[in-house]
Amino acid sequence: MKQLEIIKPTVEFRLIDYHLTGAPIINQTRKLKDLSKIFKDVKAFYKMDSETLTYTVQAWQPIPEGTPGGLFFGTSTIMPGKVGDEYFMTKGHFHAQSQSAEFYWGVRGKGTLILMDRTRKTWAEEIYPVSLHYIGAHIAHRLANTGIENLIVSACWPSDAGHDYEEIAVNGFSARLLEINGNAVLVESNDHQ
Ligand code: PAN
Ligand code: ZN
Repeated sequence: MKQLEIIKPTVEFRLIDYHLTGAPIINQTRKLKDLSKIFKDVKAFYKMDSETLTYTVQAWQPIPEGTPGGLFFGTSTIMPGKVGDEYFMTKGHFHAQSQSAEFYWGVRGKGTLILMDRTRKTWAEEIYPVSLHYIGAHIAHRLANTGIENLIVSACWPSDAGHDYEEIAVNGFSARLLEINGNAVLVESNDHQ
């Protein structure tokens, strides 16, 4: 019987600290200074230390960005915190290839996935360890940490999806996630427009 090779994978998702290890891994960091204009309370924003780390993203892109038919894997870590009464959150985006879907799943911590379609209808899903989220075609997505520890969320998306940040940078989402009386509340808001 001819024995064939069983090799070790080149990348691991470490379950002790939820870090991706191996090569090549892309590491992104986003500080408050990279997120100006996304939060509602501009006064509170400018009172905070602009070097405050707000979120990090690790991604494994085994093939070049833009390759049709492939997949990327990533993990986002959003720190706990607020700007005024609005929770720390990601920039949020549509995919450049807008029909591209994505899976998110909760790994650690507590948060909310904020979703908006092209008609600007916004809704949200709770995220917690083991929660699974299908982000369909033409849906903008943003993560917010509503807890007191890091929110860790993994994701899998098509290698040709790309990111369109412009639409959200200009028009925002039509709702904001605010802490009201100690609870996370999704409040309609078209203050960008
Ligand atoms: C995620 C996001 C990640 C960071 O990997 O890119 O959570 O959010 P922003 O890209 O909005 O800053 C994803 O949705 N990829 O498609
Ligand atoms: Zn995405």
